[in-house]
Amino acid sequence: MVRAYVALGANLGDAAAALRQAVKALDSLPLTQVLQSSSFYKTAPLDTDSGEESPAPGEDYFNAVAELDTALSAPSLLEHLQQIEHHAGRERPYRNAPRTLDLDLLLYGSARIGSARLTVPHPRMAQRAFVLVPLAEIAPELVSAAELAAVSQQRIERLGRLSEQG
Ligand code: PH2
Ligand code: MG
Ligand code: MG
Repeated sequence: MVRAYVALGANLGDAAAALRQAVKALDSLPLTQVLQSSSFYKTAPLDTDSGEESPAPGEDYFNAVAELDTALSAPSLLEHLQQIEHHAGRERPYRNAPRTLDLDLLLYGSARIGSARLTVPHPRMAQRAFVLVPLAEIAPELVSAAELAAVSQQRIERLGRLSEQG
């Protein structure tokens, strides 16, 4: 089994429901269990190119991170993540378009992967409070205080544990 971390994000439709549903779908994947999921967080839309808050912001995002144990290979896990996104109605009209569900593989054990389809660890995770803060909540050993300090100007509000979501 490999310990893997998946970032969840949504900012279109009922984003909280999409995240709740996605955690269930992750737990239902073959050879995979969700060990923990973070609180949900409401976060300012970040422009992934500049790393700044978007100048023409869309809706705020809901974000969370899930910790998995899986015996799926990384490429197979990625395929399953894309299938879950697809079932949630994900369309890709343009880069960084608002999305009903985005599932990004952050870490896959200690693997370093640089293929055409998949880069692990996720190359931009260290620039994103919406990844680091929920990751630090469930796996504090994986995120340093310096990394958290570097993204502390990004707007992020903790909403509560999954079980407390209405
Ligand atoms: N995802 C993006 C682009 N910007 N901003 C926030 N706050 N949360 C996200 O999940 C997010 C984003 C691309 O996947
Ligand atoms: Mg993403
Ligand atoms: Mg993605």
